[in-house]
Amino acid sequence: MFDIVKIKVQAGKGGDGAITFRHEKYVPYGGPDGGDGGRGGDVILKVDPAITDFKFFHNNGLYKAERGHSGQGSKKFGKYGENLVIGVPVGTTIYEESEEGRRFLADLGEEGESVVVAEGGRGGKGNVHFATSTMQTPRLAESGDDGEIKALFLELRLIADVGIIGYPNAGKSSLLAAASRANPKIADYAFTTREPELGVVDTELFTFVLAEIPGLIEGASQGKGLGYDFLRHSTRTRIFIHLIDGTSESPTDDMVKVNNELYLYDPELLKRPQIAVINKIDIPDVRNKINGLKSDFAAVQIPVKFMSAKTGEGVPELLKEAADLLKKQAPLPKPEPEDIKVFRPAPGRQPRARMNKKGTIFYVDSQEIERLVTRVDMTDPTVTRQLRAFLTRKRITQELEKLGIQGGDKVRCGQVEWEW
Ligand SMILES: Nc1nc2c(ncn2[C@@H]2O[C@H](COP(=O)(O)OP(=O)(O)OP(=O)(O)O)[C@@H](O)[C@H]2O)c(=O)[nH]1
Ligand SMILES: [Mg+2]
Repeated sequence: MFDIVKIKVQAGKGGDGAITFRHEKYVPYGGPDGGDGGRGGDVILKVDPAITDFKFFHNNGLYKAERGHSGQGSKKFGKYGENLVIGVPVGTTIYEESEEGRRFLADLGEEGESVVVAEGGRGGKGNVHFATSTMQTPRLAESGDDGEIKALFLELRLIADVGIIGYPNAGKSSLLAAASRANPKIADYAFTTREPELGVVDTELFTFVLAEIPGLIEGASQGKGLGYDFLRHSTRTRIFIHLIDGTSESPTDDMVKVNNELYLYDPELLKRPQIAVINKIDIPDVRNKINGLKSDFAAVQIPVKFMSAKTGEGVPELLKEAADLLKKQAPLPKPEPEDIKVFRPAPGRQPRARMNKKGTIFYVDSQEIERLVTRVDMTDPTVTRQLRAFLTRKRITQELEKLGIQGGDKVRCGQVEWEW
């Protein structure tokens, strides 16, 4: 089963602002009319009911949304970049991976749900925004911001209402086959079922999804056997049928061991209701032990039922009890996404620029200025002169002078360096 995958997503870069001028008769340069660049496309993950797992994904593949288009003359805005919408199966949990580790982003549990996982960059302002009474032919404009890039880890958790847990060979697949139209492999050795199996159960009350959660043995929560992977799926079931092999030497021990693994994986899991049921009572040895087993379980205060997946005895009663219990259960709470901190200054309220000097180089730390210097032609003296005027208006020049800047010194902002 393709139930985990890592991908990279890259939202579109914003389009650059245009540097254009109106064409007017007899005027070499009319007023500036360069429009703003369009926003880059977002990357969105959206539940698609036709998709059941991650087999269509390339592990470590890169998924990119479209860039915003550049602004144009006549104050025309650049077109927005198209969003990239990636279909994912229902039950997909999304994490962001970074050097600090894995952080929960969102949980897509229902059809139609979607989440923006990477935001497109803002488009740069065109030169119309830079005209002033003293600068009527501005050759300044902004570059678009880069789109967000994220490494994501996607995990699929089956959504079943009822999970069948129990030691290998207890008869989980046999019960699933007896209760639904599922057709899992059944055999008398451990770990026959290597992946969770699902079936739909019709009861008089309603229909529910039943899942076999295989591979739970001692140490499963530490990764032994197949267990750890599948414990994950158990987090999405609302109640458990705990199936116990009646032929086992110590049915109570088996149950304790499996529950212990649930607890070690996630203590919350043990708070979910369980129906304990002993299987294989068609075998005479087991049937003869019923009274003894009843008192063994009574001693540990666990009410226990009896059934045979082979003959079907006790199965309808078990399913009815599961349906009754489900009806009383509130739906599982949805985990809240952690605060997603995106640096996105409100328009017009940019953080103050910060200036400092390291060695012989003067640094300007300002997103606003960085957008300009990466966009314009810094080798053009007209441009650098206009930039200087802009910096003076923003009181950045004055700060740099306080730090001792003089003509010919090197100034750096972002990736761009120029001479003062
Ligand atoms: N006599 C009898 N045998 C059963 C019953 N239920 C299951 N079995 C047998 O027990 C063995 C294991 O059954 P499975 O349904 O494969 O058990 P499981 O719990 O799914 O096992 P794994 O997938 O390996 O963890 C098979 O040989 C079944 O035929 C039952 O009610 N009576
Ligand atoms: Mg099985």
